[in-house]
Amino acid sequence: MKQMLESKYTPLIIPIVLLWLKTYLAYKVAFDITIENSIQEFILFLNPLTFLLIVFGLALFVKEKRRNVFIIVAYLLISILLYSNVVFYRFFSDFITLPLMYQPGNFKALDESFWAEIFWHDIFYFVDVFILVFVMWKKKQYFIFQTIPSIERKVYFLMTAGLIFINLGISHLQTPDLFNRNFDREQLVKNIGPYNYTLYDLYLQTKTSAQRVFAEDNDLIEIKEYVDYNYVEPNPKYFGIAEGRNVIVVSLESTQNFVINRTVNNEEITPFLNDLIKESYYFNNFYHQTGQGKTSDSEFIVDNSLYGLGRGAVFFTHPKNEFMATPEILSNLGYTTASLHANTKVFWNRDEMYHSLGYDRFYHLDYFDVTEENAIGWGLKDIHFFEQSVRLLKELPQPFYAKLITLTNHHPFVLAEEDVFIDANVTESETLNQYLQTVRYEDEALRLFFQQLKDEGLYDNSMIVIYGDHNGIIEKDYEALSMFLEKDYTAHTVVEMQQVPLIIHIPGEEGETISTVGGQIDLKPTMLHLLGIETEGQLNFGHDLFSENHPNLAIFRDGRFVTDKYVFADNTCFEKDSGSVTGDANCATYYDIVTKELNYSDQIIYGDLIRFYNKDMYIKKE
Ligand code: GP9
Ligand code: MN
Repeated sequence: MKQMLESKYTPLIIPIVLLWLKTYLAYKVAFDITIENSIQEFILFLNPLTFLLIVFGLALFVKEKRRNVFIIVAYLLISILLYSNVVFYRFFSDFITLPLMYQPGNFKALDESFWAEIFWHDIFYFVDVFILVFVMWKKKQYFIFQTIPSIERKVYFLMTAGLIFINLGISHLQTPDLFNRNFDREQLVKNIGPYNYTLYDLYLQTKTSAQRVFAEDNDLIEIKEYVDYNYVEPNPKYFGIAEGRNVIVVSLESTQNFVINRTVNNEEITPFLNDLIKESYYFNNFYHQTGQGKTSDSEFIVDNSLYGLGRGAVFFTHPKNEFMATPEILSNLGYTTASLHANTKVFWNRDEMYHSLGYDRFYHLDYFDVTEENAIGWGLKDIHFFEQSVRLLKELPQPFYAKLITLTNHHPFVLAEEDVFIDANVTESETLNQYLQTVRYEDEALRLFFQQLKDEGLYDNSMIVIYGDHNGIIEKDYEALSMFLEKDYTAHTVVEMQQVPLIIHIPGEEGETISTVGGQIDLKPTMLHLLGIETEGQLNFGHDLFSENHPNLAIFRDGRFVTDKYVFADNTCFEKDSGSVTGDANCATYYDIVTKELNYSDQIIYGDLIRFYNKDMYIKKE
């Protein structure tokens, strides 16, 4: 044993084994990765190793004086990468991608939320770094420098290459289209490990950056054919029922659908919305489809009927692209278009992106009066935000299309004492309890907002569209939420948690609850049709939710999907209503459509293909 420990490879073996075990441990405690069989478990165990062998293998080429420093620096950097992914995962149930580096300002603003997810015991992610330094310093015999002959180095790297092939080979057998579905990051990390994933991400970054240069109009034709073919006719019963009205779109921060019609301690969480849905079109099977771009993704999807990107936020990566967004369309038809949001204008790069989306005006932080009394957490409290927004809306030439983005119901869900309207100490999760209270506050803000719209004469001639931008409850509280909902904590339940409310309120119309399965991508054609505007021939991936031929399909950015009968998640097909596992064949029919649709939408964005769009491309259905 002693001899083995003092071999010339010990300086490599010690850091590799330590990091390997740490990574595997992190898989088990920090990431929620579903393992279906022992082969997958084996890949999971194996995959950090290949990367570590390569990186620490480089130490074989480093001179004696620098070798230990190289080992420590590499060790530390990899540990930081791992820990960053762990923290990121706590928020987003996702892994870091390079395009996120475009948005440093946004991360700074996450400050308060960020610290809430850092724990003292996280120090354990770095304890091994100290152990390594200690061993190097105190047990010098394990780190004696010996030159490794070049032939041995070759064997070392050949064996590493062999291991990579074995890893990829087994992965391919398990998940054949792994790289075609590179938006499914959990599958990727599960198969190639978090470190190799970062390398692969670097490759994707290079590839997608070049895509615009090589794009040509032909690239759009196939996609256009697909979209045209899938267009569905509007339902004549609803077409144009909101013609000529103002459109007020309210994006509700982190608002999930489970709060609707639910009580805590016998009190409604959303008393106002519960009443409102009785006289509105309320969609109770509607899902957010956002990815790493969060609120900005929801804005992007809603306005463009395109998917957000699988990596990063399109608001940051492609703000100069050509788009055919709802604000631009409406602006061309004589509407005034505006976005109102009490945050700095650069947040999510809105100021730049809004130009491309066709917003005539952007009322950002500078337009709002924010004081110590009327702000909390992320900024202006919703009640004050709505109140001040109504004043701005009053000044807009009509008809207008105005989007209002709320903020108070944002993680970590803090409220001033006077804004707590319900006692919600009902779950084990402090975050979830607070969430229920901030949602209750938001509901009150909406009630007052509607009152003010009425008082200012803006209500009767408007259509008000309210939707949740994305989930607010994150991975670490999924279990508590499942319990609160009295559901088993499964991949199916997690998908159902991604439901957000969609309420379309048209004063004078009776409304109804509609159970069509849809997502944010459907809002553009749905709204335009209500306004009496044709969308045939546009490049929309979504479908009018009122149409009798709506496909009843909601595709998530990571490849999960929901139909009226099934839910596909974690590579498993579930029955939608019962949540029980069902035969893969039931979901298989959608699998290709989902992959195709997400990849097509990516191609449009990466290639900036809408710049080639022209009306003659329209191909009418036979
Ligand atoms: C910030 C707000 C919140 O302006 O949109 O962003 P989020 O963190 O939810 O994406
Ligand atoms: Mn948001």
